[in-house]
Amino acid sequence: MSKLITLHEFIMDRQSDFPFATGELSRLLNDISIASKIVNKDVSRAGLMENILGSQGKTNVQGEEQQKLDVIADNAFINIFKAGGEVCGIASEENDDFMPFTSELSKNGKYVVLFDPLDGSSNIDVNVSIGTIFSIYRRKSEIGTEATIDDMLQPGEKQVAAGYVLYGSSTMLVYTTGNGVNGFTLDPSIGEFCLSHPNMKMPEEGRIYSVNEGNINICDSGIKRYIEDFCQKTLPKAMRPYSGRYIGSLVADFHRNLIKGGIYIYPKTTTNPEGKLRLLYECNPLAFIAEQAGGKATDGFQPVLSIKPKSLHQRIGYFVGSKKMMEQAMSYMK
Ligand code: P6P
Repeated sequence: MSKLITLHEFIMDRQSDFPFATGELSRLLNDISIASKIVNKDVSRAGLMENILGSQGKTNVQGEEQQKLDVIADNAFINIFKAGGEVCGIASEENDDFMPFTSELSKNGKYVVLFDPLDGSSNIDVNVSIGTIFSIYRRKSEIGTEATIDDMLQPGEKQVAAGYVLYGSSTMLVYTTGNGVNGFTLDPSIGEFCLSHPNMKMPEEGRIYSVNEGNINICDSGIKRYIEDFCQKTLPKAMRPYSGRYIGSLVADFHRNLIKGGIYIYPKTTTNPEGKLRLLYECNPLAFIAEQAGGKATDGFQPVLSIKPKSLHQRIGYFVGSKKMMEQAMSYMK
């Protein structure tokens, strides 16, 4: 029976990967795991607590303004970042503008975090897995000052860490600091994330394509040809080597493809001409993980991690998955 390794122990052990590490990034990653446990508690009981489902407007038993679950998740992460002192500012899907922290403690923080606190939250009402996605950068602005928009608009290749939490049949935290990808499963009996998927590698080949086929006639025709020709969708099932699997929750689809191999595509469409997914806090962090695990991620034409961001909530077309499937799909996009 191998020794149980908690996320905290793993982070401390790996701190030596950073020659000048003084522990801030380790503490930040631990803070993220704590906020994830807080969110997990609410997500796992959402069905029982009608006051955290659906939209705002009602008040709960304490007379508090009802908040949507994703706003509750957003606040959980923001509060822990403010308390920790490692983060000088954040950007999140739930906030129109970026948020520089103003305390003296936070202004001395070395990092900024961009995150989607609860991606796919519309699925919570039907008990489908949802996720948190986070991306960590070293600040560009001077220590001791307030964070600036330039701290947030950095290309994905500058990330120092990225990861996601999947609130599913079990709750997992998967992250990279640029030295491979490792997955941790929450053991509710001890309240700890424990190493369950060391050194994760995305299979080079896969048999699964994840795309909303309702969009297939309103996106680049190359995608339709890729699905129908290469994935041989038109063949009888017995002969068809590929299967469509689309959960409609990015983190869940991505996580399955990371483990089993596959490709996820959310292209630009006539209804989403810039794409639907957000570059900074959805596409970049998952692209970092995919590439660290041997996969690839593009906007259909260029690596996601090299895109120079223009705005906080910028959307892009998104292709991410197994190396060979990505190369085949990209050949249809030329
Ligand atoms: P559609 C959820 O809203 C999300 O951002 C991703 O998690 C998911 O993959 C995608 O959008 C689903 O979008 O248009 O297929 O419903």
